[in-house]
Amino acid sequence: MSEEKKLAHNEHMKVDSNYLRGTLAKGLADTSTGGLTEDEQQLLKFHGCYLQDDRDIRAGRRKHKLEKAFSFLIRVRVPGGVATPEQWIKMDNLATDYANGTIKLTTRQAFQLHGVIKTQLKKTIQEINAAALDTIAACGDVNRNVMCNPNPFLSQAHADVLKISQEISDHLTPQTGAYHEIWLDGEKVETTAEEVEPIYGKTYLPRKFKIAVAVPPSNDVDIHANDLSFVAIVEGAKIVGYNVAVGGGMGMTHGDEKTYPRLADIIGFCTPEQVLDVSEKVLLVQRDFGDRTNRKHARLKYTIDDRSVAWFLGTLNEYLGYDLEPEREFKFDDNGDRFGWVEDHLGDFHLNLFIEGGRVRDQARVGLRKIAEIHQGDFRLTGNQNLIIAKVSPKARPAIEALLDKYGLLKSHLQSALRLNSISCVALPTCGLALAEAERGLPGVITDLEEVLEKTGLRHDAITIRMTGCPNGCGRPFLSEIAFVGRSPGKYNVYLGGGHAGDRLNKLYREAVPRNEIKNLLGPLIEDYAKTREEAEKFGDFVIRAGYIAATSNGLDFHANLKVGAFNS
Ligand code: SRM
Ligand code: SF4
Repeated sequence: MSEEKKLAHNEHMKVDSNYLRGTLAKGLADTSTGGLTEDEQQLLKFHGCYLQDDRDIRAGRRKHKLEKAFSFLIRVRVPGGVATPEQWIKMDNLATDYANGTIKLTTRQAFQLHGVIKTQLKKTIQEINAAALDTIAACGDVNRNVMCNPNPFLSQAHADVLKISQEISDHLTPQTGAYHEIWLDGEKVETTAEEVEPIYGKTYLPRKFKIAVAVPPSNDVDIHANDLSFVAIVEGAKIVGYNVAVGGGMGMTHGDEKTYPRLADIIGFCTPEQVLDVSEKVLLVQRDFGDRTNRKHARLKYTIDDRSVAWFLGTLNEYLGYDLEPEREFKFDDNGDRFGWVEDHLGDFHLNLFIEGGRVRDQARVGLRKIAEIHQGDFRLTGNQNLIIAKVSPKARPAIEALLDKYGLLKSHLQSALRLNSISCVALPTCGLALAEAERGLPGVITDLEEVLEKTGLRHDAITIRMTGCPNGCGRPFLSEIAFVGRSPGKYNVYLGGGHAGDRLNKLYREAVPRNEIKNLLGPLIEDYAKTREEAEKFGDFVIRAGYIAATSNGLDFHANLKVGAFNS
């Protein structure tokens, strides 16, 4: 990047923060406001929290000249998405004691608590740590929660990817003592700069960094939305190594064509022993070459597009001191979850439950807590915001089934395949960046579309459908067959044609569609699909073949429809 360009403000903030301390402790102690300064807010993200306000009551408070109704979002890292029953109970307690009474399962297999007020933030984080979970690096310009395929019935291969995901997570967790000092009242330890952050250094990364590990044929971690992914190559029951994919990402800004979602490129193959080294070196290339002048252009996807995939691979090989091997063959079938009970090779059972929008509340929350109180196995959060009650012995299954029944949790299996394949981001009322509803909006849109599905006999056909309140892409909308991306209150850009396995970006079909017109807009397409689709043809493929939309190859032609205005009638 050009030397003359000014560094982004956050770069100075990071340097001045003395390894993520800044004035955070002082700001948190200031009870004259429920908020924090702008720099403190930025710094707080590295510690896993965001300052938010309740947007449902923002206007009313402004009218009465009141401070915004500030509270904090806490994101709890769960590397690989595996939590113990004790950890589940702890999250449940915290949801009642300090948050808004709900637990949010995120699209990156983490927990979120919303609505924690400033005076209770520290105590909540202390309790999270007491349960052997933490929040450091859940957000900020660092490596985030490492995702991994959560299906335990895949036996040894799964156990291996979970282990490697947790190792990657540990290896790339910031080392600064700031987290302990600020939240856990730890002693300040004097160390040299190199000891503090051997991998990141003072300025950490230009932007957030995301890693996922997939086990084909499931792409439930959506490798194409990650900066770096490993795709397990399984021979027999053994993982012989991993294909390496780089440069995926979703975020874009409406009207800014320099920003776009991008599919990851597969650049080679590495052995299981090389995974940690490759993770570190990919991160270092991005640390050293990523754009630190423009945060909208700072993700690895732009570093790669600015310089080329060949440049990236060459530079990575130099950093590694050896060459990645050529990629191996693999195939993804889908990026959804497989619901219901499955039995593994050891005779244990696993139940994948549908949790709409990843929001655990009301009866479902009570039921899951009761299950956690007797469950001997673990809980696995999926990248589709769902939950697996894993490792249930045949003996334990009847008691768990009775609770599932009592608390209405099994009705999740009765949903349409469209709903089971849905994701919505949080959006309103907590997300400060939301332009429209998503978590509260998508269920009703699906209900509307289900009328068409019933009529056309498509109730059990899996179509991926995602809604986000803005184009940042937290629900990975650009990888789904149907997507709604918030444009303004009650209006969505509608995208179609993503690959059913999350391997092709969708494209803009119509702009700024009012929520109430979605059924009229998509109903005829769904009917056409039911009548004229080819054998086993997926909806995303159909809309391209039938000429409703042109396919997108990668991020660079993502805005093509906008340019020609072809679909913006
Ligand atoms: Fe996200 C910012 C929620 C996954 C791309 N994301 C936000 C914030 C923190 C808003 C903010 O900055 O003020 C949202 C908090 C809302 C709230 O009230 O909870 C938010 N993101 C989420 C979650 C909770 C969505 C969900 O409903 O599950 C997901 C938490 C994941 C986790 O556990 O770590 C979440 N965010 C994602 C994903 C999906 C993924 O990683 O697989 C993406 C797209 C992939 C990518 O990064 O490219 C994503 N979030 C963003 C972006 C755009 C980044 C970009 O490169 O442009 C932002 C905005 C930003 O960073 O400036 C953002
Ligand atoms: Fe908020 Fe936008 Fe992310 Fe949805 S996609 S959670 S609205 S930042």
